Amino acid sequence: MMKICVLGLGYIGLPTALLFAAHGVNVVGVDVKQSVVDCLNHGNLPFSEPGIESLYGEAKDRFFARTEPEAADVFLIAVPTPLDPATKVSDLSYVKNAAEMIAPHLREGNLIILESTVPPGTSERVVIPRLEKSGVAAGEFLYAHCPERAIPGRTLQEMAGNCRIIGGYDRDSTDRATAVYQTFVRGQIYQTDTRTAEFVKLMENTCRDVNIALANEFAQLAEECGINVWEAITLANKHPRVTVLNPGPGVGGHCIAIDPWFLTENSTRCRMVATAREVNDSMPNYVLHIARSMLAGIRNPTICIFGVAYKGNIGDTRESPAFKFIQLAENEGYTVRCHDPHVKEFPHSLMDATDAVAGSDCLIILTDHDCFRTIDPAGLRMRTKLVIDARNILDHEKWTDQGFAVRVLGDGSPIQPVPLAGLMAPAGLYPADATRPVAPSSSPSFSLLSPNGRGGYL
Ligand code: SAJ
Repeated sequence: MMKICVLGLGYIGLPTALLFAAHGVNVVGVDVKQSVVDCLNHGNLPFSEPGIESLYGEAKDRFFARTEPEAADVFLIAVPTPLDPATKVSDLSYVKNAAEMIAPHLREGNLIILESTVPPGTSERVVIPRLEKSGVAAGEFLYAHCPERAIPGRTLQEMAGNCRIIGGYDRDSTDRATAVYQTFVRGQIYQTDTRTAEFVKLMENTCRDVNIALANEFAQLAEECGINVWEAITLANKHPRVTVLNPGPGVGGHCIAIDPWFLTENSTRCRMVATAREVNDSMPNYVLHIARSMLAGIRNPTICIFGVAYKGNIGDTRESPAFKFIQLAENEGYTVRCHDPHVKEFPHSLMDATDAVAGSDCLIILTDHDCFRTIDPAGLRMRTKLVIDARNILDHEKWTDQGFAVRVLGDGSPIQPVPLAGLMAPAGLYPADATRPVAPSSSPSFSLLSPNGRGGYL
């Protein structure tokens, strides 16, 4: 029976390991974090994902976790490849470390699979040379890059159902890796070389990022023209060859906000990809610009954020636009409160929905969780009835009927230019008695309420 050693038990490695085990493969899961290993060996899961608990039930007799690899037929690397925020260059330290951990156990005929997303050429330049420190040469061991393509929230269905790209070092490597994935993959398998597979994965996420940036730019352009971008997008998408994506408060997640930089890190020519990144990264500023305009003249304004996860119906906050929005809003002097029923841990306090809105001046929907769609505005005890729907998910008529001023990102209503909250206008700009933005009197901070942010709906 085949034995696979999976290095990295995160959002990709663990579901992959469990899928193999549930299909009859003996799996050793390796993670450098003792806490993850202990959690799994005590029968618990370190994170949630639809369907993973029952999969774990099917897999647990053939799966166990440890902190070091051991001899196996196949080694699969699924460790993080973060972006260095200072340089916008990939941090390959976890991949290098994983390859070095495998080397002492590597034997002729073993297959090593890299699933982690990496800049083109990383397999040849970084991974294979470290594996060869075993004394076994590439060709004597088999090697393939097989990028993961599953979307969080549907990870298990997509891992089994999506088509896969398999980029082998040579023919034998490609065929062996194909056979290994056919254990549980029902989707079509497409074969190529390692460098092309690395490039394809980055192209996919960059394509999505650039298209979201275009939608975000359309939203801002439409507003300058006094046009509702949502209606415009619906109409444009009636064209048989046009698919405009949805504008929003920014792009988060561990992939789309990062991978375009991997594609361009060695390029001296490309501009469109970097510009798209900048457009998407500037969307929290744009939402704050709208909020500032709505809150002008309100004393000690409090903003209430609904949704800190990077996208709807998941609890993942990696690279969430909420981080930047909160930091900008706090720096500007607003008091900020947050609520997210899907998120368990967040660096700032998360509050129960009722407590978060109580006495606040502007509710901002940053994440498209389904549960937010049905909020009853009649039950909200806000000081000022302002709402910004940055995802266009609310029933706006219901909210205006309850006396709310509703602003949807991209709806085309005019945004009054207002100086940053708390800034005194230069002398002479405002008449002495004019209303002007007023900074909160107390220092801004997150209120401490329920620790996990779960609460009833209003
Ligand atoms: N977003 C928008 N407007 C849209 C679509 C998305 O603002 O029209 C935002 C989301 O709110 C979120 C971000 O973009 O903040 C990314 O979300 P997503 O659902 O587009 O993608 P991810 O990051 O969850 O997963 C992506 C997927 N890649 C593609 O669809 C090309 C997934 O298939 C990959 O496996 C995954 O990246 C990955 O791990 O690389």
